[in-house]
Amino acid sequence: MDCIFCKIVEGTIPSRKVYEDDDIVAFHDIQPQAPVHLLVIPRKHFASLDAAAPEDAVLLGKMMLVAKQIAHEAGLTADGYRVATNIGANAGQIVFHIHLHVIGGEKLAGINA
Ligand code: DGP
Repeated sequence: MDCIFCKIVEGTIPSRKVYEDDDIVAFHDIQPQAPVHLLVIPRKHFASLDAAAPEDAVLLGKMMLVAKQIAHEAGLTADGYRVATNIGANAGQIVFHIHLHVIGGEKLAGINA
């Protein structure tokens, strides 16, 4: 399968990893939109949240908690950061392997701004 994030999981494409375990990998976004911009992905390939199955519930929860952990390790606090996932081309998704964006380090525009 020609998936750039699967290649990052396999290590055939380099990335600046900040976290990995048996289920999840997290790394710096190559095109940061803010001073901190990290991505959290499962090793398991599925296209987006819309393709998630009930058996992915624990994995999705772990991704959220890893997002919090790496946010804190990057110096972000409950004062303000964003965890977001795009679903589909109309939402701006360009990599079709589910991922959470962890964005912060500056005042962020409101999601409806
Ligand atoms: P999205 O629009 O939600 O599909 O975001 C995909 C993000 O992935 C985007 O912010 C840029 C990032 N990205 C794309 N290709 C690579 C890559 O090869 N390496 C890394 N580190 N990030 C990538």
